Amino acid sequence: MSSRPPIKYVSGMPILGPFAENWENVKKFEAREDDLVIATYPKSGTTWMSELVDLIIHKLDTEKTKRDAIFQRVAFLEYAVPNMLTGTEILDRIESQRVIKTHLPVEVLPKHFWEKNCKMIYVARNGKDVAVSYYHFYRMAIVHPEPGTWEEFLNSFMEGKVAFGSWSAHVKGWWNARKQKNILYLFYEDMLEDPKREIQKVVTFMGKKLSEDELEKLHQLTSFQAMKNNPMANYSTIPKSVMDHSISPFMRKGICGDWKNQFTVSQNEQFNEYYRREMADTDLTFRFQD
Ligand code: PPS
Repeated sequence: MSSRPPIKYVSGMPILGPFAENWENVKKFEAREDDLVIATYPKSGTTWMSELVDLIIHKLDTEKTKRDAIFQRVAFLEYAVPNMLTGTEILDRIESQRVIKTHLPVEVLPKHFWEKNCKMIYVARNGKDVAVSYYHFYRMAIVHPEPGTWEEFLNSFMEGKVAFGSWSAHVKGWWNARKQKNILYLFYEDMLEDPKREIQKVVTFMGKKLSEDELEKLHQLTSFQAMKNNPMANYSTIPKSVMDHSISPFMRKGICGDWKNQFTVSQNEQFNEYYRREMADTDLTFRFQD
């Protein structure tokens, strides 16, 4: 792979260059009825939710959840990087019940998932913290194009010219779909505010039951610090040619409001204007600070 391949477009959506090569296999992917989909715009809490769901499925048995790295246990549907198995190849080998990660906008998700009425958990995060987290991720994950300066990246983000396209269209699209479909729509900020309350929603949605002690244990096992220290959850086992944690760690800060350390006053005003414009046609709202 030439490092830093340019973005390509598939189904009208900007996507990482190498991912475009496997797009035909994604489009014809065969879902199973008991597949559980974790859908997010990038950098919105995917890995956190993935670890949670895998722990719930395996009854909090950490020997089982340490069987492999998170990106193998919860395979990334559209993932395709040379010299590694693609997401669809990994998923074809996994026995049910599969948990599937995707960053696809709701209208681009392969139709088969809707035909099978699969359960889906969507996690949304405020756009300012997403932009900051995504900028640092672009820097460290070499499969992305060069992000340019923070100012340049933020402009591309607001123009929807980053991988997986527009943040606002993504969060609104899934928000609108949630009423008709089998979708649990959660917020990263709510998970930070009261993790056990939000974990309980996931447990109930999955049709499971946990005791108060188990809920507490799940909360401990999925805290930012616990996951940052867990090599099977923190992406440290992925080849350095894909992610270079010395540039910026995958488990970076895990907080709400880090944007205040990155945005200038003028960038904040521009984003607020963008947010007002983009969110004028929805009742979906976000919290930008604790
Ligand atoms: S990806 O690459 O799109 O799948 O990334 P994703 O997992 O969606 O998002 C990464 C951000 O989530 C933070 N994170 C957490 N925050 C709180 N608690 C836990 N357990 C947790 N696990 C991951 C991670 O640090 C990234 O956010 P930033 O703001 O960069 O720290």
